[in-house]
Amino acid sequence: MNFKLFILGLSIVLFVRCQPSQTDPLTPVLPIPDERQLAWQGMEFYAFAHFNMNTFTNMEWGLGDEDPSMFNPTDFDPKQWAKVCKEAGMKGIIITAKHHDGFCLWPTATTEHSVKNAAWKDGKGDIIKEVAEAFRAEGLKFGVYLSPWDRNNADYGTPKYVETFRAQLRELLTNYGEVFEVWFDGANGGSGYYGGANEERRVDKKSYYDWPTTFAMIRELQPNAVVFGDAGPDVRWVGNEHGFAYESTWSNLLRDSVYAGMPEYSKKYSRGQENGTHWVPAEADVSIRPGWYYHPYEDHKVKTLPQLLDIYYNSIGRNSSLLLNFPVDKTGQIHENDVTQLMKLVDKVKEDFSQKIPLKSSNLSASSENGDYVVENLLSSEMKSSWSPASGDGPATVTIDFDEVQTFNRFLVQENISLGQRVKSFELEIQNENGEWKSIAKETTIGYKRILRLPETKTTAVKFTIHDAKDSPVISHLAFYDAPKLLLPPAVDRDKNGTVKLNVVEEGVQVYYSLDGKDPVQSGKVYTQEFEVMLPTKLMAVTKDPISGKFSEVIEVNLQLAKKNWTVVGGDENSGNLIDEDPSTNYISNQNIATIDLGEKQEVSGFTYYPMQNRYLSGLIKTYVFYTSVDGNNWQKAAEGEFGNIANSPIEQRIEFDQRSARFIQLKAKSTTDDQPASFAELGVLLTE
Ligand code: FUL
Repeated sequence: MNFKLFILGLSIVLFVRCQPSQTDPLTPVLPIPDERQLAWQGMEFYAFAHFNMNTFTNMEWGLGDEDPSMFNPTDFDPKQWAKVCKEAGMKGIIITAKHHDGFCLWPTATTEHSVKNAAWKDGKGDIIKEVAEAFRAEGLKFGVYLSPWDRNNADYGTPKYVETFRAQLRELLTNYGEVFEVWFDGANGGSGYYGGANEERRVDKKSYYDWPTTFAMIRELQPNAVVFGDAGPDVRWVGNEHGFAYESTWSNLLRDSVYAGMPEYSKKYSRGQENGTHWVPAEADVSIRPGWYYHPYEDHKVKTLPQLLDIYYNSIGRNSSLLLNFPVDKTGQIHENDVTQLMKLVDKVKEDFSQKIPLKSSNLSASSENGDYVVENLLSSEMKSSWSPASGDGPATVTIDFDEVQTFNRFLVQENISLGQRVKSFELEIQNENGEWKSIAKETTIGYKRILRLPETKTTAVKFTIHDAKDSPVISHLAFYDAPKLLLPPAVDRDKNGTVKLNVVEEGVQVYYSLDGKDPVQSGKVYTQEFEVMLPTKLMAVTKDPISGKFSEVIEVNLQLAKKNWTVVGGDENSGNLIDEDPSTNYISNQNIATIDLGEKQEVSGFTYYPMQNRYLSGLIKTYVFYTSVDGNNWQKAAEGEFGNIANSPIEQRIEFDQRSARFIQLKAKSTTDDQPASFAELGVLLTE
């Protein structure tokens, strides 16, 4: 071949290939994810374990002055953690190798504040090693949380500490095999023990840690690990601890404007930005309980299935990963209540996506196609197989013509993010019998994955329109599912006046109930509106899906005397909280006493005390005396005793005594769990049947 011609040909090819074209979907829209971010994105769902000194001191943030010997799990079993995670389809775990109190879960050379000096295994144990091995054995990944803040270390606040911090990280990233994520908390600086100084130490969060040097070290030691922080560099905080990403969630971030722990982060940056300069996708971190660490008094507060489902759809369904935390308990295992709730979530998610509306290429047509980016590529969930329209011919649409009428309530769509996040707004329409299109959803971003929970929708055709995008959209997958209804028994809500509401989480289900102790379905009472129950009554209720004919479990609630005519005697402006039937509001009595006028004489044979349900508890009554009176002047003692284990298990307490006539009742706290004034969420009476 003529050499000149060859060079000319080559330069034309090079010229064409190097020219960024607006129409060629192969041209990435920057920023784009790197390989490690793409691998991480595919994990979607993985575990967080908060297990450290706080587990044994019942704290959320230890001060750093704890005696290391206190770390002593009685039955540490990371194989149980790994089995649970594996069964749940989680892809790995991140463990709190060191939390703010500075206690290290591995025998580090950098401090004495570690498992080396724990009672556990006579100081010969290594939690990190055992967890890493247990997860690897199940084919799961392993990651580390290392708190930059160290309330134990005497050098915290000086450059020397930053060296120590880095040495700790080096140990973790060198001695325990492959690490998939390194997690840096934005919380740092404040009061602490600091080697005995017991003082407040603030650092300049922007400059103190010299993050670029640390990041370079991570790249050198663990090139495949993503680094999490408010400012990434690889994965960013979602900006809240509820596990919720946003309806508009960009993986692009104005990264250079952000630093870890900045006060305005959540409001200004956590959603990402359309014009973000770097690819830093969101990770939603949330605990399965109110606290990050284990507290026995939260055993009854594990998140409910509807709460967990909201978390799932609002994180994984909104272009974020989900990092779900287990506060590992004092035995060293994931508590059975947490496992039960986790598996409920996992089973329901499986069920939600088990009925996929069948699609084949003849069901799909697009406004246009660009080269190989043909519309049938949408059928495969492989990211690289995508559809993209030829540009310049109006909004890009895909019409899905089902072969017959279909019913669905979930829509799943994914962008081929390897070419950048592009879609700014999209819409779903369905076709009615007259061939007209009706809009059922108008949304903004898609990103790696977007899932819409829709009302039950019946149609023969759907139109998916992308109204606005940063460049030609590149969609890798779409699918429709018909998720069975969430069949939970109704939540019973009864107010002070005795009005009962039976609330369900899903629309379109039926509720049956009975007030005579008989099976609610047999009783045939269908709930249509609120009703009144004034006297002690056994309420039974059940939910039915009219489509499948399936029932939920039956719920049974023993309603007590309605508090309609009750008044609080003495007390203050908050004493109404005592009898408002709302356990989330409290009455605090400096006199450690609550007195109630029942409005008329009743035959009383017991009382109920509902303790405070706040995140941080105070004034729970430990020992008590309960009095009754007919006239409000002469009081008789009806019961006296202790609410055993109330600090650990603050659930409603029920005390029975010999029947007596009473118009007035009084609960007196002889002592409280923390010597603070007595707190009451609710007080009630049990009547003789
Ligand atoms: C926060 C910490 O302060 C909490 O204790 C917990 O570790 C959570 C994941 O991050 O910033």
